[in-house]
Amino acid sequence: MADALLIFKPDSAYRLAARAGIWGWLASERDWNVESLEWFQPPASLIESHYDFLQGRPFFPWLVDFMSALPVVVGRITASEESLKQMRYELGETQIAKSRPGSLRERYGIHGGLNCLHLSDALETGAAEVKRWSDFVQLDQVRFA
Ligand code: DAT
Ligand code: MG
Repeated sequence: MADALLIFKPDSAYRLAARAGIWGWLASERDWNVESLEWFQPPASLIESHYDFLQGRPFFPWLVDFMSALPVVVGRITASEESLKQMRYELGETQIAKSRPGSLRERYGIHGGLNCLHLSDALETGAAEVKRWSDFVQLDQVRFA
């Protein structure tokens, strides 16, 4: 089992039906464990480094504003490589218009990149993201539900 980072983005942190639906999925802990969850408002600099591979894209300034304007729910899960892959499949594709019917993003996302949930896409990125975010927020306790 290895670490991965999960974030309820503002469009699911504050829309209660979306938050409850995603929490129901996450709390099943089918093939993963929820190790921490906490409300936290990330500074813009943290979001800029979290999404550094998207610097220069036209939506980047919007993305940084969207993710840093309000407290969000951030947490750490542990999962195997296989179960993280399965979780990403259940999450669905990045853009809502392309997200697979029945996926979390298709059900709970809104439009474009307003896609309800961040989840690390692989064990290596998961380790790097957890390390980066741990400098800002404790990722060791569920303080959410
Ligand atoms: P994912 O969140 O599926 O891992 P990503 O890591 O490539 O996708 O991008 C991070 C976020 O950036 C994504 O959740 C929403 C935003 N984004 C990426 N590509 C986008 C696009 N083409 N249009 C709008 N938002 C986008
Ligand atoms: Mg990603």
